[in-house]
Amino acid sequence: MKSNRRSFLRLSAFALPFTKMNELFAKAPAANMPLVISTWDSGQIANGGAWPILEKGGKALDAVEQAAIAMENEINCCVGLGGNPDRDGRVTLDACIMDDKFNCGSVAFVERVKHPATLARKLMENTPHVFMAGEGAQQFAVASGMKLESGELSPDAEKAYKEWLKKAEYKPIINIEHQQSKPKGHGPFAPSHFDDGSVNHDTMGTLALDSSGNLSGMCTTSGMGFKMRGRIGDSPIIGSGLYVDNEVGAATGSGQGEEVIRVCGTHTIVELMRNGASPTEACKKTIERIVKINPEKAKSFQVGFIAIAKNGEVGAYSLQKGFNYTVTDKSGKAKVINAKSHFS
Ligand code: SD4
Repeated sequence: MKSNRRSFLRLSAFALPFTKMNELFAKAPAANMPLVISTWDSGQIANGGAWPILEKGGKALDAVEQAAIAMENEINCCVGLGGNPDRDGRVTLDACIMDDKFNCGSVAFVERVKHPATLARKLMENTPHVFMAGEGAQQFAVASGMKLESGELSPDAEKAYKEWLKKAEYKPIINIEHQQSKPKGHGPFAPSHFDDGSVNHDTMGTLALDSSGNLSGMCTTSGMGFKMRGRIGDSPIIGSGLYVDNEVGAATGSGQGEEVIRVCGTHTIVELMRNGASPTEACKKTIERIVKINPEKAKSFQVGFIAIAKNGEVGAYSLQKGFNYTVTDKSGKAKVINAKSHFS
């Protein structure tokens, strides 16, 4: 969807002070709402959790939390307690959530909590804090009435871990897609564990625009498979794995967290949109910033971003090909779209 209003804003960028442009953004009606977008084709599961809320005129924040819950419930999928463990064989989860008023909550390195994005929301709503990790976050989960799960690996993760242990190589390369060799008998859309023990992707990011025109987002992950114990990626970091500015837009992503953190990926995307870039242009420019740091190294990992503008325009861009995302708009139908990529 091309926005004439955006072209107008671009032309007027020299004439109008920033604050004035932001006011224009804030007042523009969103043409296409409600709307929910999620990373990957497994975003069909996430959007499926969010849509019943949005369809009834519910809040974007509730919708993205339900998107996370739907993913985290998929035990043989890539996200949540069914994901791959760290090098010590333990699954540690990271998640964050952000609403339309800059309220945000993040949890990292959390074990045995099935719904880390819900925990992040509880942190956001019930404490003065934004970010909690490890044992303290787990204690907060229990104090908030959340149950601790057994901590056992899912059958798929167990198999993948045993396979990984054979070489126990620390090779943190993720998301180079396995489009041709999807294994049988795994989660419906997002196989996370391949027969050679390698992983596809393990993160879900969702952004929603509700029928009141407000934005929220979440990102939930089991992180990079077989990571060093205690390693935390971009996903729970506000401004890296997720950012929402209700005046402008929102962004989230998936991929090699270390590289996203270096450029404050999602905050960068939102700032580029503030300055007139479309969601796709903003994602592309941020990917190019990552490439510029080390063009040779950038060939060996994946990063994919998705973004939504306040007017309901959506877009995405990735480093390697194979990244896709799912959009559910007011038609109620989920559509999987292949993102354009820097390397072909
Ligand atoms: C991380 N960004 O922990 C996550 C991993 C990911 O698909 O997105 N995997 O770095």
